[in-house]
Amino acid sequence: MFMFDTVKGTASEIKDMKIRGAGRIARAGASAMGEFAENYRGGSLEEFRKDLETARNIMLESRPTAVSLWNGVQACVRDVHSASSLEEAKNSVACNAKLFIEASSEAVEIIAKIGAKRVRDGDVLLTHCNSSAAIGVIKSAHAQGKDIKVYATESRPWRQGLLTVRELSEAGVDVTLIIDSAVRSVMSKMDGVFVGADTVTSSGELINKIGTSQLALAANEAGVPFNVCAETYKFSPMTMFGDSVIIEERECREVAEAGMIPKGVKIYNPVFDTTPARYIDAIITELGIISPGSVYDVIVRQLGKDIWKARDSL
Ligand code: RI2
Repeated sequence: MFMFDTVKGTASEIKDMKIRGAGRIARAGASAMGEFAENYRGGSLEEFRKDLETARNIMLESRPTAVSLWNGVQACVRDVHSASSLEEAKNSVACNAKLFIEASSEAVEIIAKIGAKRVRDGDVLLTHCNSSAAIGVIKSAHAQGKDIKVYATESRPWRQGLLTVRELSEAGVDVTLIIDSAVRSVMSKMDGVFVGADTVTSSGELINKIGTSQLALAANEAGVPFNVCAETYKFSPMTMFGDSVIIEERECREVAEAGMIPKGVKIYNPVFDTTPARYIDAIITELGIISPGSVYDVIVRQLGKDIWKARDSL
């Protein structure tokens, strides 16, 4: 249906990874919801609420793991229930979308400034996949004149590490690409690990690109600080009430094309994994550096009085 075209277009770009990265998909989702509201030509407030719910579901079905998308879309629709006219409801979605996009971009910049202080002159750092929050920290430390070296994992199967090395090298950072299985062998050279987040649960577990938990394990073994760079819209309110994070499994052909492996061999392609809170030294957020044990408090504070609504909708 015509009215859902923008939302469907953005959802399919997110699904196909044309738009990727937990922060970016959240902003793209919010932007599509804002556009949907601005261009809405339906008749009544009731119809709008119904159509908005359809748009919201289309967007949320695009990728299941990163709660940033849920939080971004939720931020847009949160005031619709209290609107008293169609115009008011449409304006609230468009306005909330803009506010979310601004605040989330600003959060990445603040994290870069805070995180850079955790990097010392001469440090050798490891990063995984392609996280704008983690890259922001590294680039900010480099811009401060710190002489740093960075190792970046390839991050199979999508090889987002190639984006990371390009971006860091264009910024003038001394960067080395490694294959994912080289992580443990280089860990003894590292002074710190900086990764991003797709979701952080209320008990402080990190869900991030597959392989992140191996970095955390190896860092823990070698006594290397493991830092998570995460805007607070990566924190998952629903995990407080018992929901598990769905780990997205993507198509087999991302791992091996047809004909590359014998018939009958199966392929399993989970694209995220879970790092237990005990392996995480710090979560660098726009509100400051917190421990995994403080995530619950941040979520409660952010939900405010909506916490009862969230609990009562169980
Ligand atoms: P920023 C990415 O997921 C990676 O897992 C990355 O660590 C995370 O999003 C956060 O990225 P994917 O979209 O929000 O590549 O820090 O599957 O950019």
